[in-house]
Amino acid sequence: MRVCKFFDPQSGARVGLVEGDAVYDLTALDKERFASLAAFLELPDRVGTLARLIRSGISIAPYSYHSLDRQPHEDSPHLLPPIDRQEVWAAGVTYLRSRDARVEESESGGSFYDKVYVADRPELFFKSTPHRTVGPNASVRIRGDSKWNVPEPELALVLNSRRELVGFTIGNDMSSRDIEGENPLYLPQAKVYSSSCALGPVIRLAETVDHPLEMQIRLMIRRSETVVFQGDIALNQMKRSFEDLVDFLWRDNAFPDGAFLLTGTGIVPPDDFTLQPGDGIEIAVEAVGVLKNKVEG
Ligand code: DO4
Ligand code: MG
Repeated sequence: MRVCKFFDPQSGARVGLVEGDAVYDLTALDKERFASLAAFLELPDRVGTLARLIRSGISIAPYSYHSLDRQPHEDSPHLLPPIDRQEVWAAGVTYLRSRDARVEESESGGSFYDKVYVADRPELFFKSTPHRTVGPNASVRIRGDSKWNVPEPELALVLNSRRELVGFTIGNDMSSRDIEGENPLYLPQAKVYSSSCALGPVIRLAETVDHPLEMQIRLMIRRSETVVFQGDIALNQMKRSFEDLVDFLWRDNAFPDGAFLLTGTGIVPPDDFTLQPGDGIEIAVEAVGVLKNKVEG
């Protein structure tokens, strides 16, 4: 079962139910329960509520998912990032591949990455706000003062204010490796800037995924028509459990509208690779879909 956010020029931002190629405007069906993504996340029985709606027959005409899955333009309906008022956080060094890449790029040797990989306390950092986050088919950015940039394809946990795992989506933790490698204190600048985070294309409700750790993440980067990098990783290669990451995120922290937690990358392009304007980034997780973005040119 999947939900999305989409934009309609007549009615604005909507919460949608995705059923195959049909997208039903939940906000039109019930302006209170589906007023916003935040309202949906807080519903007590989301899967049951949507299942009852589907069983009773939805009387409104659906949008076609394919027609929404297009470059955002204010004159036509399109998918939005599945976020409204939530903060986006991210975990780091949760895969061996990430630990090794961080140690190699670090000008100071990076022993703190070795330490955090095995420590009880994970690396968690503030990644994005809704206004810095882009959705499907929109452009992500690379910083003007950086020369070494990569996408970080990550499974994102979608959590409500009660700390319940509502669903999964795909996150791209765009990163400036030269800035991060120069000094660990520069991490917020390497990670947090306009359009440095992409989310989407939809949220897959967690109760409808039988074996989350069997999911795979795939990354493909195209330059013109050529695939210049591809890689994949299984979620079961992650060093930490979802529960462990969420437990630390919630310590002494409240998230009144819920939160997104990117769970770290296990796919790192070779050190001589950097993104260029115009590159196409595709991140796929079968249970969720494919998040496609272009690097702003
Ligand atoms: O410590 C730097 C951040 C690492 C990260 O974002 C990741 O492993 O995904
Ligand atoms: Mg990351």
